Amino acid sequence: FKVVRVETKPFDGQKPGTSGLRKKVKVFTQPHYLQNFVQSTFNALGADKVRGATLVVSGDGRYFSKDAIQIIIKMSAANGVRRVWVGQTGLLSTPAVSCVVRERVAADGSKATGAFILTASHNPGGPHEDFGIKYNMENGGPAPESVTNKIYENTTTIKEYLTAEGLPDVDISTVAVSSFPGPEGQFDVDVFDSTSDYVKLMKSIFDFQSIQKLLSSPNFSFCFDALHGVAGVYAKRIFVEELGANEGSLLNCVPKEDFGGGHPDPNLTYAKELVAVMGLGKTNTGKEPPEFGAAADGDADRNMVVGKRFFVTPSDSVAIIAANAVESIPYFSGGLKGVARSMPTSAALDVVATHLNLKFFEVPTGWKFFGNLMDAGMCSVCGEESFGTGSDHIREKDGIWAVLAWLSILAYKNKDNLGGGKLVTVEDIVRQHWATYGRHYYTRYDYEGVDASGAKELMAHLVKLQSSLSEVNKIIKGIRSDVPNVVNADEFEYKDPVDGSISKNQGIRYMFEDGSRLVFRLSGTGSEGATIRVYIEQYEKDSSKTGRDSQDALAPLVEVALKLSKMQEFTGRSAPTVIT
Ligand code: VG1
Ligand code: CO
Repeated sequence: FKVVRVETKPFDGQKPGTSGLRKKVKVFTQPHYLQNFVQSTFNALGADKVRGATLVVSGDGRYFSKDAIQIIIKMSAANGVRRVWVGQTGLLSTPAVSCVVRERVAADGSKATGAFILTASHNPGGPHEDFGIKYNMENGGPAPESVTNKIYENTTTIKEYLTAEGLPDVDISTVAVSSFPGPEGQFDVDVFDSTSDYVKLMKSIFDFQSIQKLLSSPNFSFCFDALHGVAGVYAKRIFVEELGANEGSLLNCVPKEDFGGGHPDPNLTYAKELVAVMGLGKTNTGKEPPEFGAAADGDADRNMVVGKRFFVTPSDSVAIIAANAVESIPYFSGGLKGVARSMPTSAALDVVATHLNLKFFEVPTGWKFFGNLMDAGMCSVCGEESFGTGSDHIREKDGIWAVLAWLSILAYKNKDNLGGGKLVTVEDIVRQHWATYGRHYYTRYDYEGVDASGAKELMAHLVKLQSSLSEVNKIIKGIRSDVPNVVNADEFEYKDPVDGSISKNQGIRYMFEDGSRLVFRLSGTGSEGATIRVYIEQYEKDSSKTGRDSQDALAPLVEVALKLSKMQEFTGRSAPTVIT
């Protein structure tokens, strides 16, 4: 092949958000749009990081991925990349990409220095839906803001990009290495099995034998819903082939370009089938629900864990995993280095950290902030309220890992109950946790696709209110007299303890006397308009009061949140799009 320079002009709005650049497919398929972003990334990394490098290129298989992979292969070749690693048929989950970057070694001993992940995660896919791309670094984690800011700057001035003329489309459907002679030597495209590196890593973390015993126990039953995302590939391999689960326990485990028309977001609203099977919804399947259920999002980094007729909030999930990790999961048997959560995530993890005397960190939303802590050996387990849980085995959140972590906890707690008799259930574990640590009632209201200027005004209004707490408290007393006083209000700002970098404006917080919190943020992953997220949390220490319905318990705070922010006035919405 030969290297050609293609003239181009900048596009507006190519700023990576919380997790890469996400836009409608029709935006991404404009001539040069994807190319501009990819070349801007190469330019931001610099020639010394790109020339001769090994790069991973794959994703969740959503619509446009296959074309995008061919485009990126050609541009990589032209920019002097030595080889590109592609998961078979272009499929690699986000956690598997992170794993491959960290663990996989080429025949000549080289490792990957980065990855393009093609996903818009939990956003729907298809010709009229979303596509996305993000770059991960040598540690397997998302590029830090210093890099994404540089990428964005480059997109605003780009004049040309490089591509390879005469390089044919590469067959990515079969495992094989294809080699092509280029002006500066050989260029390889190595298509490999999407699961093997990841499965090997999981086996080094968990005790597969004990999980297998649990799954085959007659009094245990299991169900996993991949929502037609890439998790299906891993679920089949791990849960069925390795751990012996029944094939029938897998729902929607065939990846589809449009996720079967659904919203591949594992929550009670979008994981409809799982919700019904687990006896959580209004529809009754007429069958006894399984003991354990889980779902993952499009790129398999998110997870939802549910028990029989029982939902586990993600904020509780990470706290429970942290509290039980050392005894249940071999990888952690030496103890936890520390734990971390994103700011809007409930303080359930904080309480565990205090009890177990663990280092604790509160970071802004988005996984990139956990990576620095992990690289510095300061954090083992971390999580977000948005159905993200993970550990320092990689530098992304990890849906399948979270399921295996829960199965490990269940296997450990039930090691003497398998084969018959009464099991310690998911619900038992959660209620026991609340009895020990107290309960953080928690809910999130999302207002999706609202008018961007209205959303901005709402946020500005909330910031302005913060200048007078006495005024805020007067307003609140007028809304609900049974809600305690706000004692602190600010915009969250984070100073990274490792590199000292500062991230400002990471969400508006109102903190109440009794530890309750209201948090308001604008989403950084949406592709159109604005999404307002309202996070509502209340701590209950009294173990006789930890069993309430969470929407009931939170009703007064919810009312305050919506009226204080003038939600309806600014957005015209009388109800949220999604409640989690
Ligand atoms: C959302 C979540 C955040 C998560 C991010 C990426 O971001 O709130 O916790 O890290 O999505 O997850 P935002 O800016 O829309 O609130 V994923 O699975 O979409 O990569
Ligand atoms: Co995701």
